[in-house]
Amino acid sequence: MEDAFNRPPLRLVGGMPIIGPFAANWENVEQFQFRDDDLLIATYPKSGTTWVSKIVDLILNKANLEESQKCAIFERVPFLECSGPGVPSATDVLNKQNLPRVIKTHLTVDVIPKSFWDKNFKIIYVARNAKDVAVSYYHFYRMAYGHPEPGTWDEFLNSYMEGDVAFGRWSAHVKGWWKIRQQKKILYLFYEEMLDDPKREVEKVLKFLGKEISEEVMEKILEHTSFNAMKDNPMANYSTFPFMDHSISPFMRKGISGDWKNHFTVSQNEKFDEYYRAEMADTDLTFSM
Ligand code: A3P
Ligand code: EST
Repeated sequence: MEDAFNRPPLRLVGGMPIIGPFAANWENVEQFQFRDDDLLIATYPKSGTTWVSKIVDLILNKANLEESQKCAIFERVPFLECSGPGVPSATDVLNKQNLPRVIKTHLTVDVIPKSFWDKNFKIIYVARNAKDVAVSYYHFYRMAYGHPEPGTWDEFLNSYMEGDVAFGRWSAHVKGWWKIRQQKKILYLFYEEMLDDPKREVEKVLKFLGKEISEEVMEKILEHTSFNAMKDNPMANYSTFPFMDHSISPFMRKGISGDWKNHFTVSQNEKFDEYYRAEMADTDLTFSM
């Protein structure tokens, strides 16, 4: 395996830790030119990025499955800051793309490329509760070798609380995007609400994008973006992606809310709750756990 993807250390870019090999392309990310007809999907990792990407892709293609299944979701929705040996730099791909682009990013508002602030395109942000993200991220670290070794669950949870994980602190991420939601065209969604009533949330996306679809197309979208359908779909489940070992933990792991209860000990939970109160004291953003 390429050394670059065999547990390389994180690198700091503009104060934010990033997956080691991604740092080599950072200059191109900083200089990236957004366009007014872009659509940006921004998330902290493990918050439902792939799910909402698939929903958006199907909406834009009127649930034309043949079109949507032509290539994997990570090709249809390039991951802005992703690059490294054996992985095409998303900035190269995006710079060459003429059609309206749907772009994925895990960047915080503090390090988003400058051109972001000059353009007026739409952004869908998806947030998920901090505890389930921690669990999902731990299993993702275990299976994706581009991250440093996660250590034990307890060690990982401490790193996560300190923001010593790729893309930094969860709280800074969700609060940063929440803060600018009225200044930019942002639809701020929650993973838990998507689970609770997927149809209602797809309708929000439709309204935000100014699209209308028939009931039949809606049914198709809901069916193809259900957890089970995406888990079995090689174009959605990352099984075709290099440098991930799905036998350690599949990318489509559980797709539920509240799995943290199976991981946090009582004392980890107490410590986390205290930390969480302090981190979230300066925001009106709330989550259901
Ligand atoms: P779990 O690890 O808790 O199962 P991202 O795409 O941002 O990396 O997020 C991945 C998480 O979203 C994983 O969570 C994955 O199972 C979940 N997920 C992906 N598609 C989903 C869907 N259609 N319904 C519910 N959860 C989904
Ligand atoms: C990290 C977060 C995410 O939402 C998607 C991806 C896809 C690209 C992945 C990276 C990631 C995790 C680390 C890698 C990288 C490609 C090579 C590297 O090893 C798996």
